[in-house]
Amino acid sequence: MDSANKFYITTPIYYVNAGPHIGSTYTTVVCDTIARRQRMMGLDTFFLTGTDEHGQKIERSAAAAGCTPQEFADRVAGEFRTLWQRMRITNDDFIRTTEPRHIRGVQAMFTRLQERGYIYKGSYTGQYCVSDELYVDAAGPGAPCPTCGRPTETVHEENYFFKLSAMGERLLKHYEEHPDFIRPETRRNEVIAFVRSGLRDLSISRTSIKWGIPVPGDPKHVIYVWLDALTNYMSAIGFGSDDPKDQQKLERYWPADVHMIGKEIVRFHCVYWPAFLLAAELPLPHSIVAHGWLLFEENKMSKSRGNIVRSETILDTLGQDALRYFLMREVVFGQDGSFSFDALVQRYNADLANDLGNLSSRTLSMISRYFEGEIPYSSASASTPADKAIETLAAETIADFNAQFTEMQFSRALETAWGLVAAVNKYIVENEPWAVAEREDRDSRARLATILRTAVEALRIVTALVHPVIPEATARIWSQLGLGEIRNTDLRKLAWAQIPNGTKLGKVEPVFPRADKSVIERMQQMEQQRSAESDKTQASTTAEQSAVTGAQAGQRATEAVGQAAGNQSPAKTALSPTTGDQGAAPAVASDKIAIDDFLKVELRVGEVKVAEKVKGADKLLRMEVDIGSEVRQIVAGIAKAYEPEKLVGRKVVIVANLQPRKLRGLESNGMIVAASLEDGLPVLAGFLEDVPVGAKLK
Ligand code: ME8
Repeated sequence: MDSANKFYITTPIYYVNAGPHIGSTYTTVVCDTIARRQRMMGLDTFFLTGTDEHGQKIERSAAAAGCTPQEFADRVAGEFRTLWQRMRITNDDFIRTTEPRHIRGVQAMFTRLQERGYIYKGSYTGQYCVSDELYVDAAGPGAPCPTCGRPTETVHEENYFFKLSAMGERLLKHYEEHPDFIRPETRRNEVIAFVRSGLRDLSISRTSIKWGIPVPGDPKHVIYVWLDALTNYMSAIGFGSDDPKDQQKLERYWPADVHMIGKEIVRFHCVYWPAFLLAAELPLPHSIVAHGWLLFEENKMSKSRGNIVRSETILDTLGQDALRYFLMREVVFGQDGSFSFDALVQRYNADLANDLGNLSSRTLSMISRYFEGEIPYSSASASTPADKAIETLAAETIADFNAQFTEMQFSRALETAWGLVAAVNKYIVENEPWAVAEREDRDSRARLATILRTAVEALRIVTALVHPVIPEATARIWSQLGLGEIRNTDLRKLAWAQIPNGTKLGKVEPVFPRADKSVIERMQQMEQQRSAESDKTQASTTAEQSAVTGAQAGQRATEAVGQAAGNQSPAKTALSPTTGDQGAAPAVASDKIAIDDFLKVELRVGEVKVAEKVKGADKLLRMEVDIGSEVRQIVAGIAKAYEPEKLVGRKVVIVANLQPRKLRGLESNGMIVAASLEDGLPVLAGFLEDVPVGAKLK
């Protein structure tokens, strides 16, 4: 096969700090749909997904779950794999970043960059957001991350740097020469503006964490989690291996045709990844396509926000096609789209159960009834302009659907296909085959055959077109049509009048049973139950961890993306609310702050008036705390350490001037100070003497 005939598509590799949800399912379903279609277009397709298992985020989640990072990663990677298998996702491989083949690939990449003079040793000081695994430029010590709002951490250490600053011109040239490299256009423009504003060197190793891939020849350093993660796209197909079979595979499939990602990781894929590849003298992927976010309750659905819906809930009720169809039809690709159970059920009933389901069952059951299950022929003498109109529309539908799908306008492509479904349903109603069947003359029989043949041809075309989107139901319709395995259909040849003569229908059954309203409640209940179970078994989310307060944030961040020595920002560290306990995890010993910096933090004595568990969140307590001037609602991750009843009346220390933020949908207005112990539960700060409520600490 020549190389033009191959197609290599990837999803991001998902972090294993928590299990899958319909946000990660979204990207996987989009890629699976594209991969299925490309196979039906005759392309030798390779579809890769996997899990991202290194870094501090995972280390912390594992610690919170009371197991080793490897055990934790094994469990959560297993959840992803199981879900994709259950959904019959057609990935050709599943890469885990803890696999030897990947480790080898990442070390080979590091060595290549080093050999070409793009890596040097330097030192770094700055703020770091652990959740985003990103150096945060604008934030001051302890300040919230501008992207996600979580407290940042001060990092200072010696590490290896990649000369990203030297890559700006080459990147810009590449963007210029390859207009399709970054899609859509808005993302491309953002990236170009970012690169034009100047690039600084990138810290690509850490010494303070262990859970990563060692730097070749200097194992006290581990490799930056994003250099590690991005290399998966190549390590999975043989990069770094000496085995000739792997090399052949790499040659066959690299460069990737599409890296599909969510819009929040554009910079890593469109700036860092091509910069690494250019420096390593390796070919760049053809395109990086960034889609929008799936929102739930108006926020990005995310593991750390905790506002997730699990795919399993939908698979258990409406089935995978309902979920896939909803994601591909309801979300305008590239933009954010909202998920709701109501909208899901509405789409399912309207488009699948009613439109396509009806077209299929009424057409096939009439063929069964009137022609004993053998698809009839149409005859020119019995034709009317109405039949011809359907034939013409079907041809237009194929052309438009193909064009829209190629442009990744999935929602419009489905709208186009459903235009044909609606037209045929209308055609059936207007041509009343059931009434024609009552008349027993020869002309009527020929007319009846022509109507049903027209309907069934159109049904076949729609079924083939939308097979990559709703594979299960379409495979069933296809076999009811008596056409065998739908996967073997060559979409390039799809056209009118291709049903072989004498085709006999298979067993005719409804494919989309109608869902009644009670399914919504059932899904909501299942979701609540699953949340409660996973809170029991899984590690707390990063948001919850940071709500614990205390010294965790004094620990160093996982991976730093920052300035090298000689080009440093002044060392900025403050006793921020989250770096309070230097004892548990010494932060930057040499970093001192001025008293003015300390005074920016308003610490007050408060008294807990109300304390209760947060439903569905194992670690969180909601409290109402009197701080003298007012009563504040504060949500903190101390539920494992304190019974809510025992907290009422207790005097605590509150950071009173922290920006409010939401945890599990509840606004937390301030932070409660606690010692955070590496291996134990948090311990609240308090006083031996009596102190008045509202007193300021300084
Ligand atoms: O970023 N809507 O992993 P991750 C749409 N490990 N897509 C969503 C989504 C939502 N609400 N939530 C997640 C990482 N996604 C890194 C990637 S790649 C070399 C390393 C999808 O677990 C979307 O594709 O945070 C997003 O980019 C990805 O999951 C992030 O997954």
